[in-house]
Amino acid sequence: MKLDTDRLSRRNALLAMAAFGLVGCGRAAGPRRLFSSDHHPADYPTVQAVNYMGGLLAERSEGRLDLKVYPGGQLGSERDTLEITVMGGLDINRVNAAPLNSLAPMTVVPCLPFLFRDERHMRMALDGAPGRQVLDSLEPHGLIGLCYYDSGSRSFYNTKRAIRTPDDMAGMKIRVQNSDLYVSMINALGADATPMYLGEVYQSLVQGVIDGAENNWPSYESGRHFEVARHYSLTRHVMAPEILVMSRRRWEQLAAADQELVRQCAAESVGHMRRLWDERVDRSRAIVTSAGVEINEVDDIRAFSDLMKPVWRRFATLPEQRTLIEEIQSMTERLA
Ligand code: GTR
Repeated sequence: MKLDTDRLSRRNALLAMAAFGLVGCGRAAGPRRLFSSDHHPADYPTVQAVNYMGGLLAERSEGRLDLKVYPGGQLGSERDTLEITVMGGLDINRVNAAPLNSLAPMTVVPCLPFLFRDERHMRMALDGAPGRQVLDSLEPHGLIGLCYYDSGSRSFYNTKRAIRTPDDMAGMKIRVQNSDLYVSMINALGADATPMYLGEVYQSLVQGVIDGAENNWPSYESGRHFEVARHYSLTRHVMAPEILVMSRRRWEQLAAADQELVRQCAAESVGHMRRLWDERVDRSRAIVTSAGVEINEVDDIRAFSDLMKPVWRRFATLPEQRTLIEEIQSMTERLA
């Protein structure tokens, strides 16, 4: 499935451009404000990290550039705002890798279930050549990949029961992000996948439209999903990272030195984000635990990962995807 750049984009892009007064602003002299979107609330590590990057940018450009983040999904879903970004209606966007899957096939790789052994492996791969290759693969699709932010690992939560084996998921309606890979992963586990925007998950859990979803500790906590879905089962099935992208159209309007500055400030925000992220994971886990959620480890992870083989085969079809997967897998040798 491709982003439908003819249907939604023109309208969305024009709306966004009008809203930000960007139409026709071209290369006008004076301070240049970059606009950025994030689904998460203002205190979430991704939003804080982009704010931090904005601070660096303003300081180092001596006021020529600054950055404003619109948090809380004010500008729309990740999918819609991505379309706007590709069209040049928005400068910067912080999204998860999953909604990029239909646009740029290399982004499928870090989203593959059970690819990374643990967080160290994930960070090593994303900080190294494999991560760079995925970011660079966005350019022909209208986006400049600036950096990754952590998103930890995703696990299942639901309103019904603890999940210990795939059989426990039989027939459950599980919300997923907008990615065919995710749909296929859930269906392979015997559940029913329902793609849905994150902002609709809480209500859908309350109304029983879905039985569960999957996410990391901070999103499970910050969206208050734990209040309704009281079983959190630590499958840690996916470690799809967050990605900070810039619109290529907007990027091309920057002088080369400013492009370099944007890259540098984004790269420097990563360490800051990781500190915030690690703290936030601990805090979210504590909030959820003290709210009395039933949390369970899953002893037989193989029972889940074995079912992912056909999913990998279906979504990693390109030779360059396969080479990248091998490269990432071989990195475990360097982990103690
Ligand atoms: C979160 C991620 C968001 C969004 C969300 C989702 O972990 O930070 O960007 O992708 O998951 O499930 O929609």
